[in-house]
Amino acid sequence: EGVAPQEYTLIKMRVQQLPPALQKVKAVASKSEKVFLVAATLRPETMYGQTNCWLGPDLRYIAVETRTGEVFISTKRAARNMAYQGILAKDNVVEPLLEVKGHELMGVKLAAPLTSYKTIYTLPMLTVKEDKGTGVVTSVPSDAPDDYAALVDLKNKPALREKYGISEAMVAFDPIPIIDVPEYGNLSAPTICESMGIKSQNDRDLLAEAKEKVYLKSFYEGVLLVGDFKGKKVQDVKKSVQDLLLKEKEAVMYQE
Ligand code: A2H
Repeated sequence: EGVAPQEYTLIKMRVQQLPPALQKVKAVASKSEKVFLVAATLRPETMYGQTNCWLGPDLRYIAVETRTGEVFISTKRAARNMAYQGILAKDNVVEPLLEVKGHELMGVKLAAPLTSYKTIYTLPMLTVKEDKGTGVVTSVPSDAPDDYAALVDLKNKPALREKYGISEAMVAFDPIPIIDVPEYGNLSAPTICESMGIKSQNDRDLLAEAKEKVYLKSFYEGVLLVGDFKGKKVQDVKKSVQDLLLKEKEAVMYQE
């Protein structure tokens, strides 16, 4: 943990259909069109490639009301930070509308900004950290080795899907080519995972190495292949994509 605050873009992933665990409290059920899982990302320019949302099945999440009358779902720790950043209905206090475990929110349909998939699903990832961001992670398997490895696990392991009530259709999403990176091509995460022999999300050391290799190269040399900033370099448009999401009210800034 550094001393300087880390700034994240919180991507608002709208719940299209409330699962039972979110219907049981009226304050949430009555806002069924305005309930969002909020995912902390350092790479807003990759949102064109979202294929799913990761939750930790054993983590605890809460729902809170925002100052704009929406409902955000995150860890309690993140909600507390949001309360001090003017994001929630009341400043400096967290009033949970409900509490839920990640495994109660699996297979939920979401509408996420910029991605070409109209509906994507919440899926389990065992390595989601409680003490980073919101505990909600948006998945971009084209550009994030962790996301690619975890998605491949779910595609290849029926028992893992069954354990969390995930159907084959919920993981039948291909990585979307969104950024060209010299040497790694337009699907940099799958390419590096295959060349390093990464087999699953449990290959922690190899994944850390893969992430490091691809991350800087994508930032400094990557070129967007889709969207309003097609043909431009990642480092020149990261801020513009972030501004676009903020203007459309599809994201908020958050730090910790
Ligand atoms: B990034 P840093 Cl395409 N547990 O977003 C585990 N991982 C988490 C998390 C948590 N609680 N909260 C956020 N993250 C992930 C996109 C992305 C990300 C791409 C490529 C690299 C990348 C799509 N997933 O991150 O430790 C989120 O994944 C590599 C650094 O604060 C977030 O950005 O540096 C990143 O980790 C934040 O990690």
